[in-house]
Parts: sequence; structure tokens; C-alpha cells
Amino acid sequence: MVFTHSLPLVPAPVSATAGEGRMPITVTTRVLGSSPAATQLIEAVERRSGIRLSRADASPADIELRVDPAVAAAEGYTLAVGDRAVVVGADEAGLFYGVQTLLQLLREDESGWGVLRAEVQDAPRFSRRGVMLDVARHFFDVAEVKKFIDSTSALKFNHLHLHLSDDQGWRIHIDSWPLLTELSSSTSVDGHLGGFYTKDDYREIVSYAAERHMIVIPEIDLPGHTHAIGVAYPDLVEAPVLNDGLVSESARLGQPLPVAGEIYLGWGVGHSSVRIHEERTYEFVRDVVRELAELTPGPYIHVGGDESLGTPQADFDLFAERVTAIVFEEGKTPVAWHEMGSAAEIAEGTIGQYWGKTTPEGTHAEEAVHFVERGGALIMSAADVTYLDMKYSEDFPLGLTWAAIIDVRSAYEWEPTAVLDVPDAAILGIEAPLWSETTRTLSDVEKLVFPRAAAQAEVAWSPKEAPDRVWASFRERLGSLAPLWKAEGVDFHPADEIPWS
Ligand code: TNX
Repeated sequence: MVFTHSLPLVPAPVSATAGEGRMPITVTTRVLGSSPAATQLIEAVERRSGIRLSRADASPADIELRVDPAVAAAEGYTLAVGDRAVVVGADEAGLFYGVQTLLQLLREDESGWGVLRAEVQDAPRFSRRGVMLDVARHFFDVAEVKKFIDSTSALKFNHLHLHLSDDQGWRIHIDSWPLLTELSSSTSVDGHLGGFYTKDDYREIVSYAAERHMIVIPEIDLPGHTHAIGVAYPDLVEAPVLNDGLVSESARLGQPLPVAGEIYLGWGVGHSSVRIHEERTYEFVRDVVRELAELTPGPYIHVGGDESLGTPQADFDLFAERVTAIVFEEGKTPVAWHEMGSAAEIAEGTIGQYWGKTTPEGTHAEEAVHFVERGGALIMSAADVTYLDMKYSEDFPLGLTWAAIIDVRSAYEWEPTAVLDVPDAAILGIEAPLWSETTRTLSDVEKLVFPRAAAQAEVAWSPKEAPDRVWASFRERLGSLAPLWKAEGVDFHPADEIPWS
């Protein structure tokens, strides 16, 4: 492994060697390649520098992009920048990631724009590198989600989990249950404006994500986090459970308590449940899963399962078994928050998403491990490191604190295979969730997500033994992303741990 610190790349590649000087980029620089990545490169260079590269129709061109499965493992690539630049992807995704690396090497100095000379060999450590956006607590429209996809796919994230329903709103149109969006989508936390995706909106998000090699995972959160379902269809849910914690926390925050049949504007959890012993509940679940499966080319449907404190344990387990079986019957692989691992017979092959802490508490670890015992695997979203909605510091204006205060360094310094007692192969990778209780705008979201998502991108992508996979190197390399983020209009938080350039 060769790595020189002079290459400002995040996530750190498997191997990289800096060359001497830069390859100039001007309007006469020509790009050869028929992949979508060629157009994406031309557009990104123009956004960044104002220079519109032209196309070449034969080799040798100044910048050549091609695919050759022999160069690296899936999603990998090689990049060589000398007098010319050649990017070879192992597949289209690899080529896209090679282009993202090239864009990180693009910079301006007194002599104009250029790309730092380098040789890079790269491929991801984990095949699952995810981010989650909660569009239920606050709604983000198609254009905002596209911008989120741009900024996260540039860090080589390849899964986008959309949290499409919660107590405060239902965000995706379902033809067979039309009142969900008609009656339960108009507001969000604190009574702010809500919204929902039509099926065409959702398709647009899915195809935009696919062009950037991100798989969309839609989540319908069940059997708790379902107050909004009851606003549309009261007979599907139980009466709100007003436990002491909810009552006192709501009073402290000055938030209303949930009222059956009315949109809930607070952010307390654990008060709602669908009816577990009514067959109509499962007709509803099957219809929603079927319509989502039809719209979703990716293999997964997420069925939630977190914090269902309003559902008795035996009922919860029964529901977990039925809902995961329904997802398989509708042709998809279920994903669930780790609590569903309490169900002895959760459908075999269900994927669990662990959101406990890096030192597991209570029953979290055993619930997570049960997914593996049932032939499934795990996504690691340890809340005290990956949660993008936690504050950076006590006085940070956005975010919550229940899992931890997470500065950039603590977001970075953790090891996904060291949290649970399962074989390394059972860890598919990681996901960093952005819950949106406190984020009203995309700019708010970006301040929490960036730069910490870059830390998770490196944890997920870079080999753990790479010499540069250490904080001292990461903070320098991260600092060098500032010009790129500024040019792309990413409203990152300029954390003072980082030497921003
Ligand atoms: C817990 S972690 C939740 C969400 C909240 C989040 C806020 C998990 C699976 N559920 O309902 O939005 O905390 O940080």
C-alpha cells in the first residue's frame, strides 16, 4: 500500500501515489467515453470551473473514460493522471467513482485549472454504503432529494434510504389507499408545511439515484410510528398511548400530545401502533408493499420496527414475522430496524439495521444478532457515531443529543465489525441516518450531514489497514473538500476541528 498525504482524496483510496504537478484543464481539453459518466464529468467540471470540456471521438484523448472488469473488484477503478488522464472503471459504478476522484483532484491556482497528477487504484471495502433521509418529520421535495443524492454519491455512497412515513406524515402516494396522502401529508413537525411524492416524483428520484449508482430503499415504518396512518384510516390503528415519558418530554418541549385522528405535530415516539390482530391491517400492509415494490427496482423494502413502545411485545413479534414474510412474498428483501430481531421467526434472510450504540445496551445486540442467526445480515448505523442528526457540540443550533454529541473525530473513529459478535461477513456495511425533527430546510440538513457523512464514507469505503485511515490524515484531506463543496453549493458546517482550505 502506497499513500502520500499530498493527495486530497476522501474517502481514502486503496492505493494512491502523487505525481509531479498538474495536468492543465482548458476549453481545448477533450473527453473520450460513451458512458454516462463522461457527461457527468463534463457537467461537473463546468459547474466547478466554468470550463466546458469538449468531446473527442477517437483515442488518444486528453481524458479517457472506459470500463474494463479486469482492473478492479466491483465498483472499483483505476485512475492515471499524467499528461493525459485515463479512468478505467471495473463497471459503470466504478467509472462513476473514478470520475468523483478525478473531480477531487481538480483545482485552480495562479496558472488556471488543472488536475493533480496521480496514480490511483481503488475499490470499496463494503458493498453497502448508505445514507438515510427522513422526509416524514420534515418533507424535502424532489429537487432537494436530487441535491442530496448529488452530494452523497460524490462521496461514493451507493444506497439512499428514504424514511417515507412516520407519526407526523405520510409521504408517498398509494393508489389503493388514497387518503394517506390526501389527509396525512400536509404538515410536518411543529406544524410546518408537509408534502408528498406522487408516483412519478418517486420514479424520478429512483432514476436520478440510479444514474448516480445509488439504490433507493423505501421505508414504511411499522407497526409503531404510525399515527399518520390513523389520520387517514382510523380503523387501522390503536388509540394513542400517552406514556409518562412522552407526556413529560412534550411538556418540556412545549409540544402537543398526539390526538387520535389529528395530525401529530410533536416529535415524541412510542405512542402509536397499527392493530395487530385485524386482517385489514395486513391487507393494507400488502397493498402498500406491493405498490412500493412495483415502483422500486432495488431489491429492498424497509418495514421499520423501531421504538414500537405502543405495541405489546408478543404482538410486535407476531407483526414482525408477518410483515417480513409479506415483503418476501411481494418479491423483495425486507430490511428492519434491529428491534424486529426479537421475533423468533422473523422471515429468513431479513436484513437488520442496528442503531444501538458502539457499546450495545439492553437487548439491542441480541436482537441484531438474531437476523444473522436467521440467515440475514446487518447494516451498521451505530447511533453514537453515524447519526447525522446528533449535535456536533452542546451549543450547535440544530440536532438532538440523545445518542451522543458527535464531533467529526468521533464520527470517524469507529469500526463497524467491532460492535457486535458476528462474523465480519455478516456486516454488509453501514448507513448514516439523518432524522429531520430539527431540520426545516435542506440547508439545515446539509449542515448536519456535511462534513460528518464524509467520515462515514471513509469508514465504509477505505480499507481499515490503509495508513491514511487515521484521523490526522483524514482531517487534512477533508479540509481540502471545502472548495468543491462551496462550488456545488453544499452548506457544510465548517467544524473547527478541520483545517479548511
Ligand atoms: C430514534 S433510531 C428514531 C427516530 C428518531 C431518532 C432521532 C430510530 C430507528 N428511530 O424515530 O427520529 O431517534 O434521533
